[in-house]
Amino acid sequence: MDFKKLASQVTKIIDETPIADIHTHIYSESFGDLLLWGIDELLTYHYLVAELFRYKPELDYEDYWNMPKQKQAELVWDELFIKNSPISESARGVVTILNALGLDVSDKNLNKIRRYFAKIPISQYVDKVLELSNVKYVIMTNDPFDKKEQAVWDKGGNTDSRFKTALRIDGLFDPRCFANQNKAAGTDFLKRWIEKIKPVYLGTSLPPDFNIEDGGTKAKMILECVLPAAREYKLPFAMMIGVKRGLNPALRLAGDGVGRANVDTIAKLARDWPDVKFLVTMLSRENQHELCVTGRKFKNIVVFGCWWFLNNPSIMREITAERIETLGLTMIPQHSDARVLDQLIYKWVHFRKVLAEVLGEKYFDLVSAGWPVSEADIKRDVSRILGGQLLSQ
Ligand code: HDL
Ligand code: ZN
Repeated sequence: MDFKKLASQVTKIIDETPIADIHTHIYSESFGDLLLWGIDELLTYHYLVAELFRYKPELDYEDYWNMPKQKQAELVWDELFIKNSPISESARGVVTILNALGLDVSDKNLNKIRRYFAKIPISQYVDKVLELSNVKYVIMTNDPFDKKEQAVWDKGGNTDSRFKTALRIDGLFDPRCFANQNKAAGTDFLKRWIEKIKPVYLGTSLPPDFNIEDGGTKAKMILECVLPAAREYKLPFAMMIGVKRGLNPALRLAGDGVGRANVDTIAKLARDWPDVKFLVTMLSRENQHELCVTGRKFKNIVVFGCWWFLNNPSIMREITAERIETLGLTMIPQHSDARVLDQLIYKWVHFRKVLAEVLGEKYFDLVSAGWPVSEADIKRDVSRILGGQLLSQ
């Protein structure tokens, strides 16, 4: 089989495989203005905000934050798209989206682009974005400590089955949080929210120095409340490890950084809690190989995603190849982390291209060694890693 023919077959199958996007920050229409979409939200995505200040260091942080959203978007458009080429991953992502929507951006006219979004009803647009990105469902990040989120659940909650829930419990670790005053309060809080929102998994982000044996609030809440609840309700526990919150507080949501974490603590949890499934992603590129090796040692660890600062083709390629080589088809290679609905399009167009390159090579190696690889084989394999099967097993 010649490589070109195989490569185009792999690309086609990946494009046609409906995706289970296991970690996002988008919402169904039931959540009102928590659902972000359209060009002005795309341009003020916190990834692009961080980049704006690099092109325009004289811009005062608070001046920016005090501007109306449209003015913020115009600043980003001007600096990152007009005065310079939109060549960073997040800027190029906006161009990928506009192109996929069939917009002619050659005149680089922001107001003309705005008119497109002004005309399309949101319910129609949700369908369009899910169809264009070929995403069969997304898992939201549902924060029980967010007042707007609470209000939605008090009024009946989510009504769109294409948007599944995840109970995000970072707030439990805040010393001011009532629920971490004692084990009973924490457990009761978790159970109430698990029953209210029926999450696919419990999830949290954790800092680089997270250590399950340090006796701190995070370790205490995880050991005493979160893992027993995960076990009782048979819910995976997703740990997203390595974020340094507020490295530059002036950047707000855009101000978080990354640090290398200790993988031993993941091994200890997997060893001590063999009947809990741990979904693990790490933010530092330096942690990826040891995470793959640790994943090989514990069948209750599912490695997932090229998270946040890793969601760039140069690193996605390296990590995905490493994972295929060490974990085969027992990992979930990507999640979008989309914050703005339309980002599903670019996050998946960009990743599918990388996955096709990596898998194309691997299948070619197999075929070259005489192993027959059928279209059905490739469809089965790709559906296994992209279709959400590994969440439920
Ligand atoms: O903690 C998280 O879930 C991260 O993904 C943060 O939300 C981060 O701000 C982000 O959007 N990354 O893509
Ligand atoms: Zn996230």
